[in-house]
Amino acid sequence: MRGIAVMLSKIRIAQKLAAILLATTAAAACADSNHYEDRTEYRAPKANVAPIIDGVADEAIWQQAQWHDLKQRWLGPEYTKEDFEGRFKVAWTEDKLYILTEFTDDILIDTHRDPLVQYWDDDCLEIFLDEDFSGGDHQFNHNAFAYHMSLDNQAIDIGTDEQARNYSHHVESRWKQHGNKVIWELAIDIYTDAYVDDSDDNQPITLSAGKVMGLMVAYCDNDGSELRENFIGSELVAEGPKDRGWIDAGLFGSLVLVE
Ligand SMILES: [Ca+2]
Ligand SMILES: [Ca+2]
Ligand SMILES: [Ca+2]
Ligand SMILES: [Ca+2]
Repeated sequence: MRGIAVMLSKIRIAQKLAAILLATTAAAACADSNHYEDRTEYRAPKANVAPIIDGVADEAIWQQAQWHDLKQRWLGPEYTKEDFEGRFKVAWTEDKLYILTEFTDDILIDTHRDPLVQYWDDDCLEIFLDEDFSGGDHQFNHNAFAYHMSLDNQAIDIGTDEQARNYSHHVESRWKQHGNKVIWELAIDIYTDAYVDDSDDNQPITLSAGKVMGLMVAYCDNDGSELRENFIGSELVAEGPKDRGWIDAGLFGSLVLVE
């Protein structure tokens, strides 16, 4: 009898261990419950020499970095390659994140001259950044930033006061036409969610290899309409409003900083 009791006890322990193991495996499978399925992993190589922000991609680091496509149609009808076609690369130094975007857009337009008015309805390059890859809501907080880059190189996002604000001091931006293509270079200071609007104490963080951030890139294409004609991004939005990247950081892909 005693032998059977010991055996039963051993079986119970084994069952418990199996249950713990299963729970651990399940947790690992959905370790990132703050992001949607099928996110892209972007990889950024480290630049030994910081790229010059001039709309010319002749730096060695841009040869090393890989292209990522802008081809997820979030808003608007089907479009041709002549209407819009775009892709981008990412690199980093300890001080900044660098983004190179190359695109074709048949008509470049900036109708709303005030950078804080309907900035998403002009041609506009959007850079979504979540410093700690936390995901979650970022509409009226700095859990993540959504820099709307206008054709005059200004960076606009919504502040904690729920108003559009100019964050151009976070982003150095220059673009240049090369044939039918635009080459657009950006150097971006990275701030945490502790960023306080109008404070003098905000310090951009120092970046290091192995860091994982949230990233998504998109382009608002307008060729003369009152509202933007297309909104095209780098991440799949499977359900719900497809243009909600400015609210939901769970849509962002992961960006891994590598040596
Ligand atoms: Ca350059
Ligand atoms: Ca176009
Ligand atoms: Ca965050
Ligand atoms: Ca356009």
